[in-house]
Amino acid sequence: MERTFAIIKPDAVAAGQAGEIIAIIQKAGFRVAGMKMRRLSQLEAEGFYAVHKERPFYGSLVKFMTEGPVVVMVLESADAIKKWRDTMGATNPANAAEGTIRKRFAQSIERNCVHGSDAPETAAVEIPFFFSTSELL
Ligand code: 3AN
Repeated sequence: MERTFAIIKPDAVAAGQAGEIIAIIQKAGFRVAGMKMRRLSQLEAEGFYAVHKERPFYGSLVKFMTEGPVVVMVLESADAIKKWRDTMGATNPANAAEGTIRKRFAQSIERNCVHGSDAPETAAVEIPFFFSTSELL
């Protein structure tokens, strides 16, 4: 079993799509090991996306990620990291495959409704960024 970190971003939470996205996650066979709703502070969003600090979209991304509540989750399954990336679809919804979450719900490459860790090393940083051990069930 592998664990990955997921976010339902402010665009999807505001649009009332969190329930449908969680249903897709459960139908895809993930076990939800942790879940909570949070509003990210500026510092948290900057820290979480620190790898993108030099990218032109960093400021706008931080503003977007702090504009409203998000749902943060830890998902567990065999091959969870790749499986969740496949379930989300491509970063740019214009390139996302039919049936993926981003194809169905995302508005743009920035407002793309969900996040998922891209590698085991990333998940190992992102999960403890938001969850203590006792919050993972
Ligand atoms: P992913 O979320 O698919 O792993 P990353 O890590 O390349 O994609 O990008 C992190 C986030 O930054 C994306 N989810 C998206 O919100 C935003 N982003 C990525 N590329 C762009 C871009 N070219 N313009 C605006 N926002 C972007």
